[in-house]
Amino acid sequence: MQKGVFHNHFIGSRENASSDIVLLGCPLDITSSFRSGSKFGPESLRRASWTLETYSPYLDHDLEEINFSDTGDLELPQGNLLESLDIIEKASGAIVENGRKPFFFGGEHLVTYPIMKGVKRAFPVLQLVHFDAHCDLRDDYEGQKLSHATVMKRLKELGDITMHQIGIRSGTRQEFKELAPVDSPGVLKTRLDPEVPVYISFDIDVFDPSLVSGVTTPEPGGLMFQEVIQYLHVLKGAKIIGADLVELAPDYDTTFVSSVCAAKVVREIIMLMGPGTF
Ligand SMILES: [Mn+2]
Repeated sequence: MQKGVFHNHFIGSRENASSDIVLLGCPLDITSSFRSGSKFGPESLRRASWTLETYSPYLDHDLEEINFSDTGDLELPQGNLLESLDIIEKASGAIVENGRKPFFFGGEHLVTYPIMKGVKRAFPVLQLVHFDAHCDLRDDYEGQKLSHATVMKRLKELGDITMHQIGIRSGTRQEFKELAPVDSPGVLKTRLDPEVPVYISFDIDVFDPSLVSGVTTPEPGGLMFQEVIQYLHVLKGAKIIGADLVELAPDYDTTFVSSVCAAKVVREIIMLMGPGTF
């Protein structure tokens, strides 16, 4: 690769139509309640990946050993929510029906709903490992059934999804009643069923805002990087069939650290998804 040239794809990715893992940007940014900006997440995350090594000392694995491609961003009709969700579901379904694993970069958290609808075409019974500051279990948000704040409720309604929710520290009393909280890596280990396929939805606001401020809804009291790594270690050997990283809004963090954290989490999850990794 040419020195000094910015490569607009994730570090270590290859152009390969038969890759095992497909990265896909999904810049949906319509239902944000506080502030928007997550549509700029995918581009910033890819740029930040070039500050990292392809080798992970946490997992003793190298991106160069994994066959994954980055197919750029989905073209979404901004402002047209239902058509956008339909495009995302079709893209996700097509990837899993080809026997490949999708890794979507949001965009707002609502994208997880159509992604998992698509994934369920090939994997009807799933476990969802959900990293987030927020429950996202409202039945509606200011009258809207389809919102970043209702996404986990909509997913529950799809059925056959066992939830493991990590880092949650914000929601209504009713939402907390419905939560499936995991408050330590040890608890995650006992709850995970090794036989059931796993989907990971990683809302970057699970991190403490002192580390990651580039999010649409910052919530104090979050996880630090090493804690997230401990949770990810528990997922070694799990049957991970898809993932997303959402809610990165890079313009709120002039230090760029939020994007680097996001890229580093993506690197680790790609390694966990890679075939025959552990
Ligand atoms: Mn959140």
